[in-house]
Amino acid sequence: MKIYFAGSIRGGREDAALYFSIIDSLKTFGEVLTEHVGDPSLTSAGDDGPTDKFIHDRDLMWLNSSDVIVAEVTTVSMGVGYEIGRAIEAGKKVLCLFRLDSGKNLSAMISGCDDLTLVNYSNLEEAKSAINNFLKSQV
Ligand code: 6IA
Repeated sequence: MKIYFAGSIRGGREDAALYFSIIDSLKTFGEVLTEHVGDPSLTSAGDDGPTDKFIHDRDLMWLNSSDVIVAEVTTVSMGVGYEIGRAIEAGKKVLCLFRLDSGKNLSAMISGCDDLTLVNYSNLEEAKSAINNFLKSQV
């Protein structure tokens, strides 16, 4: 199974350690195409490719080749929202994970969307359990 993980980069890296742990757990189900999103050395000012066009085109190619998308949506990110929209339009299965205790308000464009699965969670164990349930239902 090819898994596309989406998490904030320029939107802010405060959840980077959480992304790393989620990716670690996703790797037990298949190939994670976007491991770099959990890289603690990647900052919101850092770089991961020659140009933004390269990053966009490469990521969309990975998105379109993936079987499922798992997005951590607590830290607001324009890129993650864009990826979710493109994934839904491409007919992909999308799981969105939102941390309830974050004090943040999730966009209605995610919480009001019937074409994705949204799970509110409080800790990593709950996130792992949501991932397990979602990915098991895809096979
Ligand atoms: O708007 P954001 O940067 O927060 O968007 C984050 C999302 O877009 C992630 O889920 C990634 O899949 C994708 N993305 C955005 N930037 C990159 C990137 N390097 N490398 C790979 N995927 C990316 C950009 C580094 C940048 C800080 C110069």
